[in-house]
Amino acid sequence: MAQRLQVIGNYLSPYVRKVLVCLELKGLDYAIDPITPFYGDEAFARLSPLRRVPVLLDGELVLNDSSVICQYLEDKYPQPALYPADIAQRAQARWLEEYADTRLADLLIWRLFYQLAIRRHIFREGTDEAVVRKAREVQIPAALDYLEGVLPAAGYLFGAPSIADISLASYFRTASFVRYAVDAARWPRTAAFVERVLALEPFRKLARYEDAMLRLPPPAQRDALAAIGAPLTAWTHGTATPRRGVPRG
Ligand SMILES: N[C@@H](CCC(=O)N[C@@H](CS)C(=O)NCC(=O)O)C(=O)O
Repeated sequence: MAQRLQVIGNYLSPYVRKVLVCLELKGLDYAIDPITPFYGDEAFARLSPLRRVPVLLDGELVLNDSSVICQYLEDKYPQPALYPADIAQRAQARWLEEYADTRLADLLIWRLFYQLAIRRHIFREGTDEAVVRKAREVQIPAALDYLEGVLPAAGYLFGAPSIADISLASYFRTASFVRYAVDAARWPRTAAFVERVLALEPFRKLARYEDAMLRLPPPAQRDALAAIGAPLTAWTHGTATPRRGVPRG
């Protein structure tokens, strides 16, 4: 019998959520070690050289990076397809996944969520208000102007839900944890699209776990998740104290 897939990564992470939604849509069985990457031990550092989540373990195989993992899942478990069949559409879907993982991540995660949640609650540092203000007033609006011209008025980008819809919506879900919501009066398509995608069953299922741990310090999250039946691994690479990640710049 095939070994159960294992994911290392926190439910609050947009990159982890991408992978979990793909697993859920494909109906795959998995267990999760829901650590915050800043609380990963030395074994985690060996599995994830950049000390980032998600990591997928499939038997002896270790995979890093959400896009690599989602593509692997698609190659190994092609049905239901999460990448469009048409080659041009598949390329467009990958572009939007990349746009989400880079630009939306930079704006919604590093300039909002990191500043307002991680710096405050993990590293006990102040928020750089200028970074947050510029993101909210200038940079995120520019990204939303772009998305408003790309997203469909109804349904999903390429017919059935695809990696593009999953990736884009996932960043807005994490941004909502620091009370960011798309202004529906200014960007109606984007606001409705995000709402529609987040209403898909896998996002709703995961939201229950996210909500249960959102306000808890990382070392307390695992027990809270166990109490509501999250599919946890028997082991964890979590530690009790945070340390900084591998520098990005
Ligand atoms: N390109 C990677 C990025 C993963 C990533 O940055 N994950 C964040 C969690 S949201 C992380 O692990 N951050 C820890 C750090 O930057 O040190 C992917 O797609 O998986």
